[in-house]
Amino acid sequence: MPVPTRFLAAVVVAGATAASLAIGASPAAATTAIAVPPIAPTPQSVTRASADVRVPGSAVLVTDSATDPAAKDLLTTLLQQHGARSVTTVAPGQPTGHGRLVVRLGGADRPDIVTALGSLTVPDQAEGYALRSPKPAELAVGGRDAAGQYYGVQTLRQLFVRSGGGWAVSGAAVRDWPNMALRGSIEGFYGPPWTTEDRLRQIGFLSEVKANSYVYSAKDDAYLRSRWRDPYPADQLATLGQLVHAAEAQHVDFTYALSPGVSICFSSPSDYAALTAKLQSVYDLGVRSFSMPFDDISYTRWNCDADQTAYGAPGQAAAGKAQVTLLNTVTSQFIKTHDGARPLQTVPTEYSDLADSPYKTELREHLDPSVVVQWTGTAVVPSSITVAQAQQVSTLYGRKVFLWDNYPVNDYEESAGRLLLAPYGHREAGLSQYLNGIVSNPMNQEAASEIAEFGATDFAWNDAAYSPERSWPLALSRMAGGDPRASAAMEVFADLEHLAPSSDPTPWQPQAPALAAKTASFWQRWDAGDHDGAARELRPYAQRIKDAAPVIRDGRVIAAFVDEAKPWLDATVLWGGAMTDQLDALVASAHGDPATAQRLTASADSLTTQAKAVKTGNTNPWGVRQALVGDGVLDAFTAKARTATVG
Ligand code: LOG
Repeated sequence: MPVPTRFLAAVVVAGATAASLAIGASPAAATTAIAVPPIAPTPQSVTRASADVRVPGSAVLVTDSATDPAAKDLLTTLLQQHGARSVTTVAPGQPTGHGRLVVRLGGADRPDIVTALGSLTVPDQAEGYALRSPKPAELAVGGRDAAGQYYGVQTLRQLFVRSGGGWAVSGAAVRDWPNMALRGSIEGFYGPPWTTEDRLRQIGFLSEVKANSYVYSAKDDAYLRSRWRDPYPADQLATLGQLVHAAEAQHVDFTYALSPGVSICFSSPSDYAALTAKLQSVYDLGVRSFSMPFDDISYTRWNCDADQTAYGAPGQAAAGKAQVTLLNTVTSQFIKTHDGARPLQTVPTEYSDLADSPYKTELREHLDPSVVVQWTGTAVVPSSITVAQAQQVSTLYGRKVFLWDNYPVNDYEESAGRLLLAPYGHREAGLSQYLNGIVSNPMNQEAASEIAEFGATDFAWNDAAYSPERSWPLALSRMAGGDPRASAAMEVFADLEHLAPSSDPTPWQPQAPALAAKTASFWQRWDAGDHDGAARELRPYAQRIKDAAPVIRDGRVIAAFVDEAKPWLDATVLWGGAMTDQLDALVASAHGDPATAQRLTASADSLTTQAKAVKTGNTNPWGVRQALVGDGVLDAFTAKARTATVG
């Protein structure tokens, strides 16, 4: 597929030396002038360094025991998908044969990789990688660690370009690492939890965007919260195991979040035993990352009298003491005694403000420094997150904090009837100085959440380079399977599902900004008397709204998205019909054709009534509601146009 120009990354032609550019009309020089395809998340550094590397029918991977198996499997699949029918493996130093594409994949210090990468050293940062073509028919990917190798291959996945009848790998040199250590999502919303299929899709998605964290904290999984003491039934444990293994195979940490705060007696040895037995049951499945969230509980009452004796009268400081004792004990007795276990994570009960308190003082002064603390911003759903705020919260908690980002979650009343498809934004570059990660809390709709999450993971990888204008079209194009027509339809549809509410009275993302700009410009021209000009400008966009759903349904859009978005797509067809009919009615009336104007207005009225009757499924905590589409913008336009129509 040719890459539309607006998707092309800004590329520095640094590797193309004067000598290589001087080759003139040779094919090598021709390809070095072409930008490399866009890569997401945005790498720290990309240059066009060499000619594209053609993928022949046969490829050989140069690997050793330090080569990451997941990276190798992915690389093999990618080469096979792009024309290499035979992919074999040799050890470094062994002959690679003739006429084959040679791909070196392994650790940063392997001599053949060091030589192949030359001055493009593998970065020292964890999860870093470097990738280039050292000579024709050869590629090298070196990773600082196993994840780095895997991410190098995830970048390579995005570098395949059409070449004649086959494929080539763009001659890019990439040197890259993440700015934040933890990137991904937290299934932490209320209401219907994701299905196993949703979770497997999510884990696959996270691995594609170089995200390493999936926090399992489903509010409606009773075994995580209300029944936290109870062991999992065998079938549920087996399903969890399936997820844990899928995550592990794709370099995603499955973080198991147990929330005992609703009923725990902090000073009870049997509660502590139940808690660690539960953690042990998932450790045995392969879980190595754990969280103990204390969000959305009352911390000013005890669940047992013994806590009053142990910690004193209930209150903020006492709650802080009790939680700290538990978190520190789990850290020293469980995390530090279990091979491979990563630092314990928590969500404090005060997770959405910047006010110091006796509770925060306890955590700041006594919580084990290894414990990772989450925070949602200055509100549950803040309208922006700034570096100054993050700096302040990191001082309050005495460590970098881990952002629990309540976007695009749609479980709360203000989000009722909505899909949240606007770009991730209003997070300030530089946050990586005070945040050690971001997990986005998604919608009850898994696939639809990937649009916002794509931006969040892009930002967490490279906050300095993040741009919603670059990232969002890439996210939509990915959702559309790279299909340009469907991608364009997705942009129109996502504009109609753009409103993102916040804890403030005004939404942090406005509704339908593209449509709003077009209708504003329409009325300006119309009111100036340029009726035909105004209509000529707006009519094609109204048609695109009407056609968006069928184009999305016919295109290569991820099936789960089409399924989840069904009510909104159904309503979009009707709203698009109402808009085109009312616009045509207005034009007919301006041309002195009241009969046509009347007929079209009646049709628009009927479509509007039908559109307003389209309901969501019972998929979110707010139940069945009107499926909102461009509300406040599209309906406002048709209403105004109707008033202006003389029929
Ligand atoms: C919950 C979260 C919920 C979100 C939005 C946190 C830490 N906890 O107010 O589960 O999805 O709000 O409704 C929350 O945000 N509490």
